[in-house]
Amino acid sequence: MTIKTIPTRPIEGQKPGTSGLRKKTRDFMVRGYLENFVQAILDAADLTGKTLVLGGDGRFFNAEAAQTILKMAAANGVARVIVGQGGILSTPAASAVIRARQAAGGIVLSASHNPGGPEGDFGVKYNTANGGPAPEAVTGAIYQASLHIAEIRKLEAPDADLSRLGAQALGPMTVEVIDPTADWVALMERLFDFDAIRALFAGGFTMRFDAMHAVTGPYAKAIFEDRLGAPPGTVINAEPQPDFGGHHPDPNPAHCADLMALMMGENAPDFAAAADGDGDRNMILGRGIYVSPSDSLAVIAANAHLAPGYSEGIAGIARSMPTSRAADRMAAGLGIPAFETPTGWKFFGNLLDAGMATICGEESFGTGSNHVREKDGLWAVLMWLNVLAARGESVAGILRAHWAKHGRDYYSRHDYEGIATEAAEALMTALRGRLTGLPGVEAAGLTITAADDFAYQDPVDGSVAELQGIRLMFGEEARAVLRLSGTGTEGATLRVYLERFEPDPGAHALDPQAALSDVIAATREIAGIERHTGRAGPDVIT
Ligand code: G16
Repeated sequence: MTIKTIPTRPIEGQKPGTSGLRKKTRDFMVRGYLENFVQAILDAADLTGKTLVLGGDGRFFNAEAAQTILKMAAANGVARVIVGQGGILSTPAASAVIRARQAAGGIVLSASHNPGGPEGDFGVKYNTANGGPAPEAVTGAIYQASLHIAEIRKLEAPDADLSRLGAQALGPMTVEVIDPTADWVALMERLFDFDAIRALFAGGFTMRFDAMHAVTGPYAKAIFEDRLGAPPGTVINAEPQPDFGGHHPDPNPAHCADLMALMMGENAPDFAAAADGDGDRNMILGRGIYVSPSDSLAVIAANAHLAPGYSEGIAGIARSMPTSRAADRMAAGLGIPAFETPTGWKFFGNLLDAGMATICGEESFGTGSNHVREKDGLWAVLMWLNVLAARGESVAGILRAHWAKHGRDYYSRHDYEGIATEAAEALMTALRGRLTGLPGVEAAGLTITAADDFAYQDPVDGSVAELQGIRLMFGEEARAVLRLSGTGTEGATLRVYLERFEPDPGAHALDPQAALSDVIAATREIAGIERHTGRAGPDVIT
């Protein structure tokens, strides 16, 4: 075995606290950059003699990065790497494989919903043995290791053949190439009533699933068309492409404009959905209606018992803080706990491991359960299909009945993208500095009744996360949250989350932007958004 040592270089952009590294693809392609981060993972995680899972969303540079990681794993004493055929695994499938095969951890190659290609983004995430994103203690150790790398160990060998299923040797290590869909599909068959969903399609139910030329295409075809009998063509944009066909693979109304137009038009199918680059995000649509991620979480929580995997009921519901409070009312109604965590799926890990929460969700189009430790886009779609099959109602019917019974949380997120980092930080710092003086402040006819900066203490391990977003309360009903995105790669993105609870939505079936107009205006004024950013309005509204 020949091990080549290549010079190390400092890792820019790997901050303690982030679950992985997400940067421009060009940065990753600079010799030594990817290697440095992978060496830091291998040094910090101690995978000697253990099994690692490897796969990615197929974006540009996925194949080369997979070969580099395999050779580095071989030179660093990893015993076996289980890798998806062609180097492919969706993020939830990677989580399923780590758990099903009791691997010590996994490396996922993805920049999630960010665009791909040579001018796009690339990313590397490390997941631990529970199948979830590495918690802060582990990412902190990886960061520390990155500061002290003595050498990069990489096997000099020909590439592994990732097109061939089965085991092969790479130096002293075994590479086992698996079908990327098999473990995950088997898991879905245990959780959902496939017979009922098959009968739904056989009865003429129509659906469109937009895979956005990203990783879910093969998974969606395997499930919807091959197993559930949906007609060919149900899955659109099904062929994964290294640059996602030049699109932004983020399933939201702004980036799925065609699907939205279809569903709001005369020829809309009964149901539509989309998933993102690596398959962990989802968007749900019915004929003539958009289901916000916060509402989707609440409806799923209220109906999960209709799916076989959840027939015993759910133990608790967790949502990220900026997600609307609709799910909290479901939890109260079911007599189970509700948890409010900082943004980031990793914060659900301990609650799921401890059996305290079963269903989790985020406003950022993420929904999932204790079946894996990542959010799972196609799981959410299957859950909706299971609920639709069991209730025999339309998406709009289910959502309207839900609002009529539990009230409606009008919700919207306004994103100000690519603003100067200093300007974004100045805005947040100025607002933080005024928090105690904000109650009583009036703007746009509303009065702030409480303001704080969200902090979270993990109920399982006691760890504390601070500065997780500024919350402005306008009475009990209306709320605005401001935080800076942690996933962008250019400048800063300011996210403003806006919501208002309406107990009797029947009387006021409004467009969310109209229902929230005073909350939007008050927040813009109080935070001085235009003054700080120079922007008269948001770039993306979802
Ligand atoms: C990641 C995390 C999500 C989180 C999102 C927040 O999503 O996995 O749990 O909600 O980031 O993004 P931001 O900081 O930009 O608001 P993903 O899909 O990019 O992995």
